[in-house]
Amino acid sequence: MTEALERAVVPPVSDADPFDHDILLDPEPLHQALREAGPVVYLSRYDVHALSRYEHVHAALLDWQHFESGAGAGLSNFRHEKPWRPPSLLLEADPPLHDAPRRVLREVLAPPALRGLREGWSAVAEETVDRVLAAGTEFDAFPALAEAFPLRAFPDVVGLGPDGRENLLPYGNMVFNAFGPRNDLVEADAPRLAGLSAWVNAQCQREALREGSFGAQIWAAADRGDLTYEQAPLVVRSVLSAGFDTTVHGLAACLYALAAHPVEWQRLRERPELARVAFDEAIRWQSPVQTFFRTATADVTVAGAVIPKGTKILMFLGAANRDPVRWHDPDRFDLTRDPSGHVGFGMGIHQCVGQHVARLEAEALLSALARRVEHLELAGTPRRHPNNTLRSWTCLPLRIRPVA
Ligand code: OVM
Repeated sequence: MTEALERAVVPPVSDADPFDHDILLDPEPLHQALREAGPVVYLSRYDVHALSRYEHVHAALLDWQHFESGAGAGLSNFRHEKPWRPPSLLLEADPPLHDAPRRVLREVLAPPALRGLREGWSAVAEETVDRVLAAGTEFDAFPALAEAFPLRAFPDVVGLGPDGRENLLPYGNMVFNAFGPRNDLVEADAPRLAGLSAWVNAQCQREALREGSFGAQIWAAADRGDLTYEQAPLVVRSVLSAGFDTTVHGLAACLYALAAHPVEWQRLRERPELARVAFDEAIRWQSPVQTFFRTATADVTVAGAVIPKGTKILMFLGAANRDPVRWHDPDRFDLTRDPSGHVGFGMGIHQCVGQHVARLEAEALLSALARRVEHLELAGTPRRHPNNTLRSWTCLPLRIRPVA
């Protein structure tokens, strides 16, 4: 026998359904079971292999040559099934096709391009916090802060007109459900699919986007020849798909974390410069984007197990972000740790291109809140909302004591 055959390992099998509502609402027990079962686990229900340990998720995300995205970042394999919408030029593409759209969007969303936003977003955050404080000391922070702030701050910057903005979150919710199997969550979105898609596609057109906006800058890249005119609206669509629900649920995760850990809230109040660490630690601890798929471009061996060419691999970002081999006391939300290296934004060539936007939004909202709120706690049981990919929220009751 060859050495490779001798070493081939048959991975353990699990019939768990990661897209079952109960598991979506409380994924940690499955994550722990998968991490402990082995580096590679075969999920018999979906005929996919799963990676859940930090080491292997991290390595696979970096190895785009063997773990491709062009066959789709969801369960559906675009080589065999027609995608539900034209594939994303960023998320659902590999080099070399991926590179021009990525370069353009990276420049538009780069830290220097965001410098001009800080002051305006601080004012929007102050105003958002003021409204909440004026209404009393108990409120639902999910609509009042986590949804309200990004929806007041970002659509203008993207260049959207005033009408139809209420479609943004339902569209994103649908996009993130669509990465999973065709289950009840996908069925529930079906009646709105055509209407939401038509609205989003219309907002991607040049005429719909305010002059000078991020959207207009994407179109200007086509004028320079950095993109084709066919690509420009699809790059705008990526911003509309991935730029709203992610930050809304990321901010909700962060507010939940801080309300549930009063000592960490005090730490943040004493050192407001910890706002960014608080956000990244919340992303690690909650992983708003829980999973993505890749597809094996060859028979790929991971820790001795062979993942057959052309099959899907489910990457558990949330499980990797709490792997005790990588993180000390991983279930603890802790502002004294260094959360960098978490895979909540992904890793490698597809790592979240909007992460600087998200961090700036978080910094604006958290610093405004830390300036005005002395004490923060949960005022009831927070409620989550099942989504095939997002760890999402619907209700986050908070009680606050304003600064005197
Ligand atoms: C896209 C897209 C959509 C959803 C998520 C995402 C997290 C990207 O359309 O490019 O990345």
